Parts: sequence; C-alpha cells; structure tokens
Amino acid sequence: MIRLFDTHYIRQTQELDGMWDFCMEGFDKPYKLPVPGCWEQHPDFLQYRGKGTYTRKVYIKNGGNVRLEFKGVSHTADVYFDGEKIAHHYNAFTPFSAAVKNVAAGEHEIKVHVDNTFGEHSALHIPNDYYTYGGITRPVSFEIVPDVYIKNVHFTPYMANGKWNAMTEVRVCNLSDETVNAEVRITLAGHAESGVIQIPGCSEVCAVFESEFENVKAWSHEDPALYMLNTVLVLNGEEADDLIERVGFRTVEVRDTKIYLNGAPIYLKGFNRHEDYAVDGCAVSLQHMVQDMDMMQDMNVNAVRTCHYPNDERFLDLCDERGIMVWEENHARGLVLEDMQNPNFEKQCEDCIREMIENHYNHPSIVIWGILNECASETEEGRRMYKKQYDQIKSMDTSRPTTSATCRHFTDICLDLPDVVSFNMYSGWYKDCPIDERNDQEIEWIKKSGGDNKPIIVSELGAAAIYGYRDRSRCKWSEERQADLIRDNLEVYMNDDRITGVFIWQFADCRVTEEGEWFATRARCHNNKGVVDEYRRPKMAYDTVKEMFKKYGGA
Ligand code: ADA
Repeated sequence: MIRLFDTHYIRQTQELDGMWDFCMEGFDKPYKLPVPGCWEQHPDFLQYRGKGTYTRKVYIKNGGNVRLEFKGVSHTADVYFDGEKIAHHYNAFTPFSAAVKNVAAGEHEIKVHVDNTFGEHSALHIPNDYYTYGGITRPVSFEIVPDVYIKNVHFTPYMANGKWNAMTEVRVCNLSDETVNAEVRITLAGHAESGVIQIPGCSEVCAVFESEFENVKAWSHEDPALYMLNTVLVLNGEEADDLIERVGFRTVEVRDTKIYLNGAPIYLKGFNRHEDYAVDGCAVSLQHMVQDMDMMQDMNVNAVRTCHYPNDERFLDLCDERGIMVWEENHARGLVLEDMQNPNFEKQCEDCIREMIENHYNHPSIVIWGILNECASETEEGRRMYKKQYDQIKSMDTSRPTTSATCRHFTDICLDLPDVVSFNMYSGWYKDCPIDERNDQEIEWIKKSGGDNKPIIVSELGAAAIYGYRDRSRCKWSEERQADLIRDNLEVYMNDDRITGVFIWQFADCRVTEEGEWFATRARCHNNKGVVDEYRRPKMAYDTVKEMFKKYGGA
C-alpha cells in the first residue's frame, strides 16, 4: 500500500509490493526478498553493508508511457528499465520517480542496484546512532501515464474574511514535443472549479486556483477533519488523468513565543520516533506503524518528531487522520563541520529538502519543518549552510515555521535564523545537574543569542533503560531510573511557560551502527532510550509518560 487512500481512479497504477529476485554484488546465489523490506532481515545479510540488485518483471497490456515511483530505497538506487538506466537517487528517506516514454505492450524488466555503503559518496548516511539498512525499503508503484499528466498538486489553506480559502497549484507535465491545451478540474467538498492551460512540448506548467470554501471544518488535534481533493486532467474532451490528494484546513503561525494552530496557541508533547522495528528494520510495516501510533496516543501525545529524516507517507497519513502534529525534518544527525564539508553534503541536503516538501506538502499534520539535528551550528561555515537550507524551505513553503534541534549549548551562532528555537537536553543522564537550573541557564543563553521572543521547544530529553532490567536501587540503565528522569524532566519543562513543546527521546529503542567511534559503546548496539523496546514491549517509563502527558500540556 502506497498511501492510506486511493490516489488515482483514472490513471492506471499497480503497486509492485511482493517478492523480487535479489543477488548480492559479486555473488550469483539467487535469493527472493520481499519489497518493501530490508535485506538485513535475511539470515545471510544481518550486518551486510554493500551492494545488491533487485529484479522483477512487469507486464503492460497496452503500450504507453511508464512512470515508476519509489517511496524509498536505502540508501542509493540506480534503476534500469529493460537494461536502460532511468534513475539515480541518493537517500533512503525521500521518494523519487522516473518516466519511460512509448513503452510497447508486453513483458519488461525492472532492475534496481542498491547500495548502503558508507564513504565520501554518502554525506548523510554515515555511521550513526541509528542504522542505515539496505533494500527497497518503502513501496514502489508502476503507472501508465498519458503524454500530458499531473505531476503533483499542492494545497495551501488560509483564512480570509472569516472563511476558509485555499490556493491549489496543479503542476502538469507534457512528455510530448507538441504544445497541448488541457482542462484542469478540481473538486473538494462539493466545490468545483476548472481552468484551461497550454503546455509547451517537453515542459511543465502550473495551474493556480484561488478558492473560497463553504461548510468546511478546520483540521486540529482534537478534530482532524480531512477532505479529498480530486484533480482531473481533460485532454480533447476526455478525462485522461487524475490525482487524488487528502488535505486539511489549518494554519500554523508563530507569534512572539508561541506557535498558533488556527489562531490558538498549542503545546506540542510527544516523542522522537525512528523508523525502526525489530523485525522490519526501517521498512516498518503498516501494522507496526499503526501499533506505534496506537501506543503513542495511549500515552496521550499530540505530536511526533520524525527524527532524523522525512518519514514514510503512510505514517504521515496516519498522523493526518489521528490529529497528531508532526515536526518533520531533513536527513541529518550529529554532523560536525568536517562532515558538512563533504563535497556531496550541500547537494544531498538540498535534494532531501526539495523532495521532502514537494512530496509531503499537503499533510495538514506537518506543522513545522526541521533541519540538521545537532550539526555544526557553532561555526561560521555551518551557519552559511544552515541559512541556505532555511532559505530553501521558505522558498518552497511559507505556510509553516522552521526550526533545528541544537546541542551546541552556549556556542550556537544560528539561533537567529529559524522561527522556533529547539534544544536537546539530557539533564540527569549525560550530565548529573539540577534540571531546573540547567533549563534556566539554557533559556537565558538562548534569549541573549538570537533566540529572544521566539517559541522554544525541548526537542530531546530522556534516559536509557534496558528492557526488563529492574533494580530497586533505581540505578542508571534500570527501568526505574529512566522513569524517574523522564518524570523529573517533564515536571520542569511542562511547567515552564517559556517552553512551547517537548519531545521525549525516544519512543522505541532502535538499532545503531557498529561502525563509528562511540556507537559501538551502545549496549546491544541499540540506542536504548525508548520507553518501549524495539519489539514495542513497554518499559516502566511508558506509564510515567502516559500520566505526565495526561496531567500537563492540554489535550
Ligand atoms: C542526540 C541525538 C539523538 C540521539 C541522542 C542520544 O541528541 O539527536 O539522535 O543520538 O542524542 O541518545 O544520545
């Protein structure tokens, strides 16, 4: 399943989930592996960091233009169609597509060379406190599109004269050499509009609709109202293509020290959640996504942070449906200046931000875009790159605020750049210090260092515990200590009106790489700060969070 709703009624589309042929580079032993999936789930590839090739056949009944969309390949893909290279993509966490014109009816071959190796070619997937898996790890769709088809639709809601309005941008792509006239029709909640556009050969044109809507409800945490936005492309009087999006009417603004949703101040309370599950790797199944969501909602969250990369759209669809507000961020974790000076870094970040916003723009649940978790924001060169990425986000989307989670305490020189200032703080775990005093120091420094009069989020707080390790001494690594530290931290942060949100690190234990100077010191080669373990078995802190999020922070 690609999304939690049908995205086409007219366009021919087929999902390529299932068993693909696989072979590891340099070996001709044939395997069959599931897609989506990680090769690490197979006993022969538990720790395999290398290259492999996935292959499958597809049958086309009538000829046409083929469009392949990969929602995620970890971490680099080279895609071949009948032996011709049609796509190259870096980054496991963003989708990419490729079109092949005038394909004949009959059987065809798709081959995907996948690479999850580390090295200079990979500036973002590096040895880290999460695992870079290998495989076609998110769903794949196969479509037949007309010469002129709908590339994407972006919906930007806003309030005007007390009524919900929206700008709808429909990007249409013309694969043919000829100029084509097309009619674009949009319908939402009984409202219908249409317009005619002319698309020159081999180009794209954007049709823009400005609409006022009657009888629609706002999207909110308490009442996440969603609407289907149907876009149809009419060519020569025939309905030739369509795209269905699901949207919500809501606005997000930053005013002074608060974040406002639909004009009301919000307090974000939730978890940092890695896409990692014991038996799935990063190819988290829908069932396990739903289980994660059910457990987080059982703990009374209203938000989630997609640490540290764009998430699977099915999870974002779940957040839309459940009213869970999302901090989605580009792919980066803990990169020092030397890492950011990798010659591939800036392009790989730029591509990730563009693909994240282009593909996830319509999710009402996404209320903030984040960048560069704990990267080199204490350096002038780092500042240049932070500013470049914030500017890129604003050039694509002015409807959402920006932020970045810093750990450059007292040295960060980028706090003036984002709309919201966020900091990661592990008082009581990495530093035995009074939580409230350390919090006061941090906020006073933030206010003097460019972050004055901005909303502040504690983007990480937490402690580790080994599941099942109970100790009446409440010593470090016991479940008791983790519960105590999370309680003590939340007591401070959720009772400080200078703070507008908290994200606990982290929802579930996750696998980390054995490579890297210190990750190997992680017990079990896992980051053990989850309030549930990688099998989603709750630790004592689960009930602590459930109680604290019920007690504080509003609905
Ligand atoms: C950092 C980082 C997280 C995780 C955490 C920890 O704040 O942002 O990804 O590594 O520390 O567990 O230490």
